[in-house]
Amino acid sequence: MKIGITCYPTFGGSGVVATELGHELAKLGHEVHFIAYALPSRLDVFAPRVAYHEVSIPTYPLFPYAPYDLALATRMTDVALHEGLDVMHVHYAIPHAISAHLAREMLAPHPLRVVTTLHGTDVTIVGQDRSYLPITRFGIDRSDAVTAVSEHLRNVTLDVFQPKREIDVIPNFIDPERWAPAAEKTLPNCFAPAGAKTFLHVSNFRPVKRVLDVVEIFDRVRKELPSSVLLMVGDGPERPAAEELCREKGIAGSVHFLGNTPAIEKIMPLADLYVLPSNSESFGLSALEAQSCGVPVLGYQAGGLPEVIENGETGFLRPVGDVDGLAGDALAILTDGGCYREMSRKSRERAIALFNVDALIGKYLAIYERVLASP
Ligand code: GMT
Repeated sequence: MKIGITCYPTFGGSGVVATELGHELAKLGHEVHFIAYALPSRLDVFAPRVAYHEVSIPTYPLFPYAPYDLALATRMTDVALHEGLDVMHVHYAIPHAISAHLAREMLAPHPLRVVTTLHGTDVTIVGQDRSYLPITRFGIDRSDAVTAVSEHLRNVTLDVFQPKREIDVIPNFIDPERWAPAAEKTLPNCFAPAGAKTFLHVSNFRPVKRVLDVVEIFDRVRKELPSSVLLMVGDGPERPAAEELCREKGIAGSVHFLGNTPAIEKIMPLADLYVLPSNSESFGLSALEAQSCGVPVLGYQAGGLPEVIENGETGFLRPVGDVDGLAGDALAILTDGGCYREMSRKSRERAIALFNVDALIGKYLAIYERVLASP
């Protein structure tokens, strides 16, 4: 099969899922063409059967905003025609589903099937803005198939858009060999003394991630376990406020802001606990990656997180804002070696059982085959 994939190329989860999916499809012998405005952060352009086509977005003095969606539709048309794409799979509805629909219209009668994967704020925030709601619904209705990354996201989509079509749920996935526990949790000495407990948070530091809660939880735990350290990976608008809060609390020396680093796979297994206190999360891919590394997760009962984290078994979920509760859970588990090992084991086992890449790639392939077989 020849598959086009469009995604946001930045560090966000939707781009990561799209890129990993493309790599896996290529390993299975399919030809995969990425179409984006920049090279997706995890894309390996040297991988066999993977190609990258950049969208160039010309500016013109008349355009206060360059029409990216049109440039993208044109690039999709061009690649579909010259590479013979069967399916165009877009990740994140806006504007990708609309551009793909336009490309298909431009290509007619040459066929191109469009599959849209909904990831989160394309439904829960951006898609609900009155400026985008009707066109998001249109993009969903005109796709040949639509998938959502969790039951929660599917239900919100049905509620908000009342689409005319079915929505399949295909959860995000991990490669358990890549996301694997460390033989020994030893951080470089510059971060922590041997035996210190390590907390980790990875995100784009947007308000939805509640990064100040990460600091609050850590501060409470650190009062009881003073050698603990917190690693904050990523960057975004809330980072200055989080840094300021650390200074105010006098814990800046124990909190390391590492910025956007591609080395997350190396850092994740070294953590003792992963903290993701988002107030809305359609899935929470990083929480899955943590559990696959045997790292239990602290989070809130929000969005799709309860589908990813089994409360009390692979981590702890509390009502949004309950930093005291999560700090108490962290202390309880970190001071009981037997319970910690059990939770760590279950985290990895459940990640492999429910979210293994091999099983879930098959579900995407089945959808491609279904849309290709449809009239
Ligand atoms: O929707 C977003 O906020 C952006 C998107 C992204 O590109 O990071 O994140 C969403 O997609 C991820 C991959 O499917 C999910 O793991 C995230 O939970 C989801 N983010 C939200 O729902 C806030």
